[in-house]
Amino acid sequence: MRRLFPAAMLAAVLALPVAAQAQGSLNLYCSAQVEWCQAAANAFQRDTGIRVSMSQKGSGEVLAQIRAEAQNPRGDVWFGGTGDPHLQAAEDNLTAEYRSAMLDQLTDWAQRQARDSRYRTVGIYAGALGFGYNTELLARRNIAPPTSWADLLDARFRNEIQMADPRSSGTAYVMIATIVQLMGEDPAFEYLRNLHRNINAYPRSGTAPIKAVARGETGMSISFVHDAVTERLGGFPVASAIPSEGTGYEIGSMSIIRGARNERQARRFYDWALTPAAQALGAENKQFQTPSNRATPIPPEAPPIAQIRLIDYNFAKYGTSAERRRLIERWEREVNSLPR
Ligand code: S7P
Repeated sequence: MRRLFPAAMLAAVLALPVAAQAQGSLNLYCSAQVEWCQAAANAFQRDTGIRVSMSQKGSGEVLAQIRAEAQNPRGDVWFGGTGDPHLQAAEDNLTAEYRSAMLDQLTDWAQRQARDSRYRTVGIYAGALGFGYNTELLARRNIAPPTSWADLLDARFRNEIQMADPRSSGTAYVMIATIVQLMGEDPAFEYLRNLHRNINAYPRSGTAPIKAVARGETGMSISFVHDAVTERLGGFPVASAIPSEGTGYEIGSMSIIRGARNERQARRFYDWALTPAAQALGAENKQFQTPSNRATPIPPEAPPIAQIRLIDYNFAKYGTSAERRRLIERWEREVNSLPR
């Protein structure tokens, strides 16, 4: 037995790379939270034998990366992240058309995202934008929690708010596009200039502000409300609120990169990621967006987007490259350059 065991092990070790080679490999760019990205990579590899190499970055950063790599694509699939940059990638011919056989199983909003992009992206989840706040820290400082966008300009939030930097973060871009749609562009920029006084930092990543709230480094953040749920379930004193004026939302998306070296594997991942079993990995890893396959159970912890006062977010307009570039340049010029 002692002599046979190493031989059997050797055979298994030799067999593994051959099986993996036969199935090929996949380079996954992931803009969801790293726990979910890693779980998806592991599960897909286990289910298919396709070897997955995964790297996680924010939505704006992946968009910049696939743009820079357009002549020599290194990624195959871009999974997760806010929908606007996926639409911009589609418009700029950075992603490939693919009509998955799974499309019929998806919600209307997920299918609309596919149609708007001429089938170069698809919705995988949805989530509403709102506020996260540290209940203990606000109580200690005697600050009433925020309930509206208007509240955020109040002197009680001086130096208490974090939102991400829209140049790198899809979450922050959704916030700017939301304010523009709620108020009209010039009043929105007046609002963003006033808000700037109460902002203590614009971190690179969209989820950094809610993590700072959880750690008690800042009183409140502008974040997707499902990310506040994740922190609360992690044991932190975090609560969330939806602005009473209404709010924007994301259609988290997935795209195949144009010129992908592993296109067959990319399509296989795309179809797999739209199944209820794959989508359930989100909630299993404490990510509480609303999934796009109608048969995927909506986690009870997920903020109920059907009951949230959502604006009629114009994805076709705010998902264009020109609009994103213009609004972000205006934010850099008129808001970020101001002293605080
Ligand atoms: O996974 C949580 C989440 O909020 O993160 C994604 C988003 O890409 C955050 O990254 P950036 O803002 O840095 O781009 C969202 O799509 C997702 O819901």
